[in-house]
Amino acid sequence: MTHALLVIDVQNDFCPGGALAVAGGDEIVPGINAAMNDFDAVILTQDWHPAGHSSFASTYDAAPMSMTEMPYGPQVLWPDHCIQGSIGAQFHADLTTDRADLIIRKGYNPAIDSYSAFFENDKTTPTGLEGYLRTRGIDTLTLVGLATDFCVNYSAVDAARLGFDVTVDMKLCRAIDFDGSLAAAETGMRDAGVTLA
Ligand code: VGL
Ligand code: ZN
Repeated sequence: MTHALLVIDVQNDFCPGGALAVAGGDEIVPGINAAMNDFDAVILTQDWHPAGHSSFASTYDAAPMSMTEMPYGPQVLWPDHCIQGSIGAQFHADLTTDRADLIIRKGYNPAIDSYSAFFENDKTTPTGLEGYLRTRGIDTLTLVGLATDFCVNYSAVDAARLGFDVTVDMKLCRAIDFDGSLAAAETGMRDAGVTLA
């Protein structure tokens, strides 16, 4: 077994004071730093959108957190967040980034959002993470980070479908919990064979 820690989107915009703040998002940072010592590999993801991204409400003068239909299905319209090169897109200042073997960016395609670290929201365009993990012989993943019900959830479900052994360490995650999204995510992850620890 080769076991990687996958740290999802621990960025300023998802922490208190950020553009898409997740309640308590910063509380998990010390625990994530400590956990890094227990794994064969540490991989960080970074939400990384161009200005005017198709997932931003401001792109359509729509209300943040309203829904739209994209060619690939329903999409939440978010406040502008994690814009490439911005302070909001930087990792939380206390997150240990030196231990990371790989930092994988996602959401850079202007036309498609990417919650998952593995596939864009069209569920077909790969980020390359699967190939990286397989070529390193990594077969087991523990996921932590932000947000439980969006990027952690989508990443965990995709990883399980790809055949990885997947655990989400829930105490090192925090949720947006928008319109029942946390309960739905927990059910979806369990149904996909993800262990919620
Ligand atoms: C995320 C909404 C939009 C996340 C990213 O990291 O969970 N959520 N972009
Ligand atoms: Zn995003």
